[in-house]
Amino acid sequence: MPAKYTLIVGTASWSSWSLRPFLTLYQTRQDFETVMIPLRWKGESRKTILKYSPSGKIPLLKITERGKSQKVWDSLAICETLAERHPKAGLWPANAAARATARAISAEMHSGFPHVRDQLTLMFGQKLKSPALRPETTREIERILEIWSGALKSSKGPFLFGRFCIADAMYAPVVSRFDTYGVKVSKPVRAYMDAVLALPGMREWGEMAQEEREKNLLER
Ligand SMILES: N[C@@H](CCC(=O)N[C@@H](CS)C(=O)NCC(=O)O)C(=O)O
Repeated sequence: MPAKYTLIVGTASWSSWSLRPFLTLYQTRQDFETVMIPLRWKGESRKTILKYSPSGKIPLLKITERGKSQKVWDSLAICETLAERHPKAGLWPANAAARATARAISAEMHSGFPHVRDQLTLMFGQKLKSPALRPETTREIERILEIWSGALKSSKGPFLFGRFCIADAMYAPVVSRFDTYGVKVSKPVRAYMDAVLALPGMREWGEMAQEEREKNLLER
């Protein structure tokens, strides 16, 4: 019997960390259930998250198989676990040098870009006026564009390393942010952003975000 996957995520409109493993899991083509915990919700979010996650943070993947269940928390750990469990899904590039670069830029995203995260907050699927950017934010945007342009130049697209991989999942919320705030990008980068935005997993995430707006789950 295949393993049962349950992915615990936060509000789709805001939870950039949740979107990354969601896209990765989607790519494995395995069935999975998504449980959404509304963030910043009536002071109850932390208590609810702690029922699922020992770190008090989401995303978290629950894997149930052979009568046992295992919890994996943290976006990158979940993506790595899925890559290990589904080698045929090609979640990392096949070429060792490309794989090392994909891992490096994924880790750079996971541990960095605090100004982009702070100023260009995720508002999935929305178009908003950009705030006045701090020099640090501009520098981080330039670095991200350098990463994307370099990878696309070598791979020729449509994704950073040709086929979709975990590095694309790690940067997908940034694609959404740049689209929301109209960050100026080159033609190849725009084509990359459009390829990411057109992924079936991104569309499904967009539907979840739309539903949240309709149910007024974004009120604080
Ligand atoms: N390093 C973690 C970050 C996870 C994180 O910060 N999650 C946020 C939601 S996007 C969260 O759980 N916030 C709830 C809280 O801090 O109470 C990861 O990569 O998964």
